[in-house]
Amino acid sequence: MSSRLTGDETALWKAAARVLDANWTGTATAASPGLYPHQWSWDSAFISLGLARHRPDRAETELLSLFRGQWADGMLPHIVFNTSLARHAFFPGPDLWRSTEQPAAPRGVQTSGLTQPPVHALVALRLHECAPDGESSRGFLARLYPLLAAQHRYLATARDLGSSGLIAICHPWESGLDNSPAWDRPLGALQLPPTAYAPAQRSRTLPTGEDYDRYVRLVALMRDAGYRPGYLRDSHPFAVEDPLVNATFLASAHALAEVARIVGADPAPHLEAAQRVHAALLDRLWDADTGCFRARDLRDDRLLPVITAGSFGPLLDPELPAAHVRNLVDLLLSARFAGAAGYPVPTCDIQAPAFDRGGYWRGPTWVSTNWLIWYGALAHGLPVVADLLYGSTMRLVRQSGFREFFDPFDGTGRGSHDYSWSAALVLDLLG
Ligand code: 9YW
Repeated sequence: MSSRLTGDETALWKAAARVLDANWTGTATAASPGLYPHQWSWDSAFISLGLARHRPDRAETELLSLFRGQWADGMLPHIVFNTSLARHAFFPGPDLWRSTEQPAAPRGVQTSGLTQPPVHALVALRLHECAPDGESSRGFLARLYPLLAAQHRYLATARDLGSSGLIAICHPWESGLDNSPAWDRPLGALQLPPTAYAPAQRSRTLPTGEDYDRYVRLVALMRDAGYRPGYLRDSHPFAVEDPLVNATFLASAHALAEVARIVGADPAPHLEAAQRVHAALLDRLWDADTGCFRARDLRDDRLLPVITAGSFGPLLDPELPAAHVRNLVDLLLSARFAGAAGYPVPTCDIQAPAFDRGGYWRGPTWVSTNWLIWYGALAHGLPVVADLLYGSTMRLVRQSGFREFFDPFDGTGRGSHDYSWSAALVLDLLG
């Protein structure tokens, strides 16, 4: 803990550390007690940033245990199941994914079959930068580097479904922003068979009903095709290029180049990958009419209409041109986002018909998206935006605790309590 923290910050720091201690399972951190008892991919990356401030030994174990679930083709799954828990501890559990039937899946581990935003290389480099012992941290990076490089190779090859330089998500869960209104149109176009899949045991805070049937239907399609890239490219009904996912990929490619330098490998392929994504983001996802980035549906080659917190993701691109940065900042500070919300950043444009202040990723504020935009703002030398996000995130957790998500107008906490990434990213923000 930093000695420059005030008394109030010290109390917050200790409370956040207690959450991470309580959710630690011995090799990884449950995303939240009860609700999400397994290890989720981008959660694990964010959590390791918090652990780095509190238990650096655990930070490395956390990331390495996540990569135990990596498939032979480099795919890093979005859930690594804790097999010591009952099979029905979470739906959808291993039975839906059937990873053990996939030749590329690792033995002795049960995983999902899709991905989440690839923030891992960015996080690995940040762990190294704040490590107390540079030598041992270099050893950790050397172990992680080939795994990260394989993850990036998989995404750049198997997931560039439009041969455009951008990676595509094949399921809303891959965006991390599961029920974002951005996915309403492609999801609505999906034909459902007459059988419904959604089980009664889904928590009330999670999307249920027909949306949920569509999520499960998409998984069943991917699984039955053996999660094959050829199927995803040619036939899978959901294929979207998302600005936040691509921005995390780009920022992680830059970080991976730096990791390569540190471990004595060649940074050039990673810098070239970052350049490709940079050019394609501007070319394919920038919407000059609204002055922001929007997701592109590859199945009809149109931009999706709703502007979300993900539209600000490309602030993570260190080379984003100044005019684009200015447009994004104007939108962020406008009445559609921070200007009207007491606790920015709402996950959906407040003026969009789909905005729902209590609706999970359809309006509430989340610590993870705030952290990513804060990080991007700092990198672009935007202290006003960075301070706004830092201050509002601290107010949220002071007022409501380490909740899963928050009402963007009055800061009321919603969803799970003691949510690991909310605690972890506050530890990282406190430094
Ligand atoms: C689900 C674990 C996950 C996050 C996702 C979030 C939620 C639930 O919780 O998903 O059913 O998979 O949307 O981003 O990783 O915290």
